[in-house]
Amino acid sequence: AGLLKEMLTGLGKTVTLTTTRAGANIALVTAAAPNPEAYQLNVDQQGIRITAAGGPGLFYGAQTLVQLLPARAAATSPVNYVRINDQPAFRWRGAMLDVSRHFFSVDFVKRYIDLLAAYKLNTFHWHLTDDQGWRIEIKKYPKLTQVSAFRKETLIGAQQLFKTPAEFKYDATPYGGFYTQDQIRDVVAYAQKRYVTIVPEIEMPGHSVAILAAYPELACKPGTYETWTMWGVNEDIVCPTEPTFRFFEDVLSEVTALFPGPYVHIGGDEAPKTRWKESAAVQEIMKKEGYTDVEKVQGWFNRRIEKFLASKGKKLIGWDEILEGGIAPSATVMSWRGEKGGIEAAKMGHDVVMSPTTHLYINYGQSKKPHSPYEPLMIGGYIPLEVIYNYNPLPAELTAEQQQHVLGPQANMWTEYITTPAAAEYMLFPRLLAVSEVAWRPAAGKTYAEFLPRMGQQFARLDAKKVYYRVPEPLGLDSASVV
Ligand code: NAG
Repeated sequence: AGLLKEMLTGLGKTVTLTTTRAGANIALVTAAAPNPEAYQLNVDQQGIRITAAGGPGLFYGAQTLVQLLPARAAATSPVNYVRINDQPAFRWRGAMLDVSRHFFSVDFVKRYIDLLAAYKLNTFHWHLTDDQGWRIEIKKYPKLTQVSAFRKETLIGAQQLFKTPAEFKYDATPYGGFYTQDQIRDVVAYAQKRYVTIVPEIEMPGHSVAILAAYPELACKPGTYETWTMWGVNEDIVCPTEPTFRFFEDVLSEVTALFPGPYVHIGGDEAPKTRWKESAAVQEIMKKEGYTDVEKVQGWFNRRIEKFLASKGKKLIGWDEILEGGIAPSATVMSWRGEKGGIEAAKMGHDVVMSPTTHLYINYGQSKKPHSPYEPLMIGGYIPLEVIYNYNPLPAELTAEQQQHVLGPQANMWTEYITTPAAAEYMLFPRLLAVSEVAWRPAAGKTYAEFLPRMGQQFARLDAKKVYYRVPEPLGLDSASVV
């Protein structure tokens, strides 16, 4: 109720709100329902009534009510009589933000969560660690925030436009940042109030050179390491040895105490085995376990981490590489290299989240010419809004029973070239509006042409919130030779 009042006051509306009908112009009513996220919204001669099983449903009903009001309401704004019966198509409606490649303030992270919640997403995947910076305070390992959270400089320009590292130029400016545990708790509480579950990601065993910068003893080969200043896949990764397990178990003990959600994301993507192949310690593990393929060692590593997470009451989720080398028995797979991994995992009976680069990588270009003066620098290909809108997270080749394992879709925002809040909002909007419908509405019966006018109506709302967004090309020109 408090939050609805806040949202309506934000629109310029004074409301009387109670949780019973009597004397209220908006009533929030709870009544048993199978789906806690489902709601009914009734506007009739008796007033406005939102009915749901509890908090989440009432919250989504309130969001719909806000959508029925003008973007900037007058002192009295009429609401049309409606009767809405609504519920989401998917349980997992996610968006990821990478805060390692570029750091985003607590205020911006809250705004990101707010924007997701306004469009009925319920999962915020917080990519907290990577080669270019470790972003979460861990009390037992102070050097993670003293050393790993910072890099000495950053590559200038889009790396993929240069042929060799010899051509790279750097900005000679130290860069970094991290969240204290108090800040994390504050963000968690903020998200909880909006029924957004946070999935923290602690990358292992790849994308981990920032850890080695502070704790080189966790490498297979002793040496000096630096938090990375360029992008891509780094061969220097942690060694799967006892000190590394101790490190991650300690880190995960603190992480699981901070985040109340059921999942911890362990990354798992892009872990080259160059250093592992050269390591006597890894050879020994292989001999002991009877492995001939070094990839198996990552599966072995994950299964041990999975057991540890289970002891903390948490479920493991990882990028689809966790399928290689023997997947941990109850792991959930986040399919990013297309849908292949997700399909394979669902067939094996694992839960999956669909976030394929082909449709849901919102750091990819919005324009045909991503390196034009009209667009920020960006990684990867071109994903037009229409392609995002028409994405169906349920692959046709899965049986109805296997499709039950598809928890839902997730949009990912990697931030190599997304350096400011404005740039992040620009990449997010209007795409988040399309993602929201992919996640909330069943695929049948949706059309892009019918979406477009409704999308247009959101621009006034985004303006009211001072959100920076991209105005898409007029319909029909998108595929022509426009920049
Ligand atoms: C992938 C990497 C990621 C990178 C992104 C850029 C995953 C799971 N891994 O290569 O670190 O930022 O592409 O689009 O996406």
